Amino acid sequence: MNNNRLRIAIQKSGRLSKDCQDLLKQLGVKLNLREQRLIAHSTNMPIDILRVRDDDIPGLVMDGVCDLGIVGENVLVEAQAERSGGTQNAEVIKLSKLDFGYCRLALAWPQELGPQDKSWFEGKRIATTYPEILKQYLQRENINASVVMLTGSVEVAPRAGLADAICDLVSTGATLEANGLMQGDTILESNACLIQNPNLSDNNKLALIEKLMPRLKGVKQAKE
Ligand code: PRT
Ligand code: ZN
Repeated sequence: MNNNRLRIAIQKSGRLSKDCQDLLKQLGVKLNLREQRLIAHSTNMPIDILRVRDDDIPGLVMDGVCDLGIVGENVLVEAQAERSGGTQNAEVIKLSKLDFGYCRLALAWPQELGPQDKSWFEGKRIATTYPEILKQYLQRENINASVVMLTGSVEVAPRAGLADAICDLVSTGATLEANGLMQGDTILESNACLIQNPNLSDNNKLALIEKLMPRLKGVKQAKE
């Protein structure tokens, strides 16, 4: 990999991929994207695109492996909480909140239990893919509950007897509904965001970012 080229990490395949690719196009970054390739080189700017799992993006940017990244705030906040207190760098510069990838991280429990307040969670098991964000919330709210970490199929955990409740991403609410779950408090609202490694010092790369930022602003305004 050429170190003089600005490296941007985006999600390889998933909910953010299409919007990320469209955004790069709107910024004038021409890409030759081949399905299976990890790296795509821009043909008109000194930019390389790294296509990875979204969970890897915060770490790649925090560690300076990539200069920029586009990732959901949910994934970013969880990764920062995971690194907090440790020796690894947990800092990033948030350059811009983007207008896609909106969702909320919310609590939910079996519908048949009806509406519940926070005290109901006392002593319960809550399944989630975002254990650090959930633990911080529970601490803030003074709730003693245990956190069950699941990387997928969180919404089936109550039915499978793995947990009493869940804390998962919601956009339309259809998944909760289909699984007989009732939505409670929102713990975090999230959009995709553009992040930068805080230690980036290469002047050519910084100048390129300076050039791209007004374009990004223009793209966002055009959509409003
Ligand atoms: O393979 P990789 O690890 O890269 O992808 P992934 O499967 O971890 O992530 P992916 O592609 O599902 O989501 C990427 C990002 O999109 C998330 O981190 C969020 O920032 C954002 N996003 C926006 C969402 C949703 N909306 C969303 N609805 N991510 C997940 N969901 C899931 C949710 O987990 C639940 O299963 O969709 C379901 C709920 O949707 P509704 O519409 O039924 O409420
Ligand atoms: Zn992921």
